[in-house]
Amino acid sequence: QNTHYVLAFDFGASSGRAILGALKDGKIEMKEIHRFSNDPVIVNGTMYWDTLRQFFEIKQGIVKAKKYGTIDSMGIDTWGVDFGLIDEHGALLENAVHYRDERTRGMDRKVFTKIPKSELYNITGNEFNYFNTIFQLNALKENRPWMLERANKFLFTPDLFNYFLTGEKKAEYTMATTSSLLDIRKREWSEEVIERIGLKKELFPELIASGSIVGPLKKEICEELGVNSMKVIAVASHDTQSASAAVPTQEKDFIFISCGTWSLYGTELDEPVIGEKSLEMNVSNEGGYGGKINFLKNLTGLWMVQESRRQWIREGNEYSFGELETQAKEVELFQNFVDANAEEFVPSGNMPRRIREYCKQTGQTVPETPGEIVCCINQSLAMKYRRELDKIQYCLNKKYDTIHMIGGGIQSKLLCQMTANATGCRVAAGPVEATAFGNIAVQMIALGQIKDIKEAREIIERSEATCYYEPQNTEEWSQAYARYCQVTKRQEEEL
Ligand code: LRH
Repeated sequence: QNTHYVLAFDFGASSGRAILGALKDGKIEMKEIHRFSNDPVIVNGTMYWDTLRQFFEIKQGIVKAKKYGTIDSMGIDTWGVDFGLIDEHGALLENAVHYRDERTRGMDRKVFTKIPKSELYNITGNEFNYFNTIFQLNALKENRPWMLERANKFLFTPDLFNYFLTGEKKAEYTMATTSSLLDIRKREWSEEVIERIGLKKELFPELIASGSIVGPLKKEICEELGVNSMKVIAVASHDTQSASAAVPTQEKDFIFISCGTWSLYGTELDEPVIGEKSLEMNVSNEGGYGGKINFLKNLTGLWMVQESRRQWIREGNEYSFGELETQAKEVELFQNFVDANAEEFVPSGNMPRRIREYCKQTGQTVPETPGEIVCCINQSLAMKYRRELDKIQYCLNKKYDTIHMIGGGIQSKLLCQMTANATGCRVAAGPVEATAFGNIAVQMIALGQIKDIKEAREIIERSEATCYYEPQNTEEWSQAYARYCQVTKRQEEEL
């Protein structure tokens, strides 16, 4: 019997995947059919994404998918904030620039002279992160204005691929809300912000809701790849929002941490929460599936472990994540902490060295071995999760007793257990493949195979078992938390 599939593309900061999804016996079955590396390329001092290579990999995924059966639709999710510019003839002006590129350094201050921080927050509800689209666009405006003059349309990464695939230029809602260019209450582009930054509003395409059908796959692509046409669906194209669509709960009020390179930590609301507290705590209001708002914090996640591991490989020692975790478990706890969001940990490069320097400067025991480094990172992340939980609870005047942890990072049992210990909350971990589940489920809703997000979450809950972690040694962790706060005071003050 011919199975019907949907095809999800999930791009992460270092690799991408194509995954087929099908509904079977009330569960979503997934199969990874293509995996590829996604390497940024530095040229003349600018860090670019290899946009055309990424598109090539999408085509490869489509070709590989066709042998499995009928593909009804495809959908793409990626990291937030980044974009490409298209000229009036529809050509990409240059490769998309990576959000870690240095062009945004100091741009926040420049933007705040055009529109004060509190005013900007009041309109967009977005937290301030060095990489926000607004800072990237302002960098162009100040340093390479001709790029904006030549640009006819601005397209976020997934929208850019959707355009290449269909010819339609649209902006999907969840992704657009990572830009600091939207009026989040109205869920529309903010003409005010756009004008005050000095951008033309025609640059920004029509907004569409997550789950909209962008169009059929172009005829010429079908011919090139030898496939039948399929619907291209704008899923919740911000990966964080595909993941949050997959939190396996029926509760209306829940808190989650989506763990990957980043940790996205928040809760789903019907309307944005914008006020003095949330501005002071720098909490974001980002769009979620179904016009929802995710009240969340963008925190560094396993980036520091990933980047340390790359350094050890460069030095000739390749450890798997599992091996690193085993070594980290042997290390005595609480010897050292870092603030994972400190500026010095943003760039790629020698991470262990920077961690050692941080510990030296703050008068702590310096971690030497890979196990010590990974233990330091994990316990620091867990402490960070506690602090940020306090902030979210403070802004919302609520208390949570369970944290849903989702995404690849939950394969670290150590991190899940430490999170439970540090926060005193029960951790419900799963699914690992949250982003892919969310991407697939939103396509299935759009195709009418699943009724709504509630049913999608029930199906996802059945599709992968959840692991629970109960808090342990909370007294010890609370005492150590005071030390964590002391050590990371500088970054908190910089906020
Ligand atoms: C996580 C993420 C996050 C931010 C960052 C740039 O992958 O999408 O939400 O937007 O990437």
